[in-house]
Amino acid sequence: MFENVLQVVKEYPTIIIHRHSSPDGDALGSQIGLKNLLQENFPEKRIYVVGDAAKRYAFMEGSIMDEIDEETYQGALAFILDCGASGLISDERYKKAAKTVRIDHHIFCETIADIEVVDTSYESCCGMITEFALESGLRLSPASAKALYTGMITDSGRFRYDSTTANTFRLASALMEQKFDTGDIYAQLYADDFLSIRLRAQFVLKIQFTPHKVAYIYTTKEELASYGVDTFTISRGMVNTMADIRGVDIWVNFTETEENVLVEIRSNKHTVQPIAVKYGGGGHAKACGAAVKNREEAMALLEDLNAFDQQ
Ligand SMILES: [Mn+2]
Repeated sequence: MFENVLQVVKEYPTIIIHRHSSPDGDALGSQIGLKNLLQENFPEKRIYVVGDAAKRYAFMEGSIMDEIDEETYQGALAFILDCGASGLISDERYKKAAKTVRIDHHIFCETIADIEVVDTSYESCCGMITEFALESGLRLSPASAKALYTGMITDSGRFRYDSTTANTFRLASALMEQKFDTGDIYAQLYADDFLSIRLRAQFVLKIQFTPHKVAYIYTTKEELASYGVDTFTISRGMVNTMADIRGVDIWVNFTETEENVLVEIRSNKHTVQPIAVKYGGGGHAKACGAAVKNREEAMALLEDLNAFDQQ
């Protein structure tokens, strides 16, 4: 699967690793993991990571990006990781590289690089980098394994999502042969500010139910103003305070703004997206949203969800 990749890695003295912008754990994990992997096995090469800041994932060791000038790309090999579309790649100077390789697990929609390894059967790009290491007989290091494991758990929802397979565990097992502290990763990933925890508690107390057990929260614009946080922190950020309630398959968060009412709908079972579409919205099958005119329209949407859940 990775013969051509190993071949070009051996050929080029300079390797620059890109990934998607606004990086998540998998984008950074695969980027840092690959850098450490290559540095460990090819110490004579110059290897760089580039892109926008790690922000939420700045706790990951090695997440500070390298500053390089354009000349560095001359005669270099560029990797593009965890990127389904060219528009999402952070730092478009990858185009200046002599050779490009993409490794990705998103649905293929366009050719981006000279060498493409795209396989949607992997739960994460980190899983693919681990596969590359094993297949190529490259030596993993604790630093590389820790970064790759971080991406694997974030993209698989800690091995919970449907994308998790026997292969996922085979690769995770290979990473865990290295000595690193998983407790440290989890502590960093799940730690939250007390103010957010307090806000979530307030939202838990606001949960209501329709007769057919659709959970919902309605936040008026006066309440929204009183929380002193931005709209998305409430609208997207609070919808899953209603997740994992026994007997509840559909939940919806309504947030009034000056212009409209934002609606975020989630389900663990049903394809609720047609209801979002009916009200001018869209999204994924079980995670979608819309913006409706006012409270009346919001309540009509809620009634549709209530009727839907009976099926
Ligand atoms: Mn990913």
